[in-house]
Amino acid sequence: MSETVTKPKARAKPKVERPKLYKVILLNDDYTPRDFVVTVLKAVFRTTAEQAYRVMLTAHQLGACVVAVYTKDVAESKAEEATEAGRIAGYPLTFTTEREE
Ligand code: TYC
Repeated sequence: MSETVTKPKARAKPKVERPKLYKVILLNDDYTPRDFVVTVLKAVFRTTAEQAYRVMLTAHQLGACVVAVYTKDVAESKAEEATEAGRIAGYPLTFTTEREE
């Protein structure tokens, strides 16, 4: 009776690519009330009141501030949701996304 000897296969090394990450950036404007910006940051990005205030103030003083970093889909949908919340309330509040280096 013949015996079949199976050589162990070379283990395939799975190549796991890291997903590209995107920053959500808050832009300053002259019209949106500070409290409204803080409310949107807390609601959409789940920040604490302190984090939201710090991000709002940084954007206010420097013109823009990175809010958070996500995968592309999440970054784009959160930026859109937050910008839309401003638009509905009649403010020019704007969030953009930018690919991380
Ligand atoms: N600059 C606005 C004001 O003085 C407040 C504000 C802060 C608006 C940050 C947008 O991203 C922003 N009322």
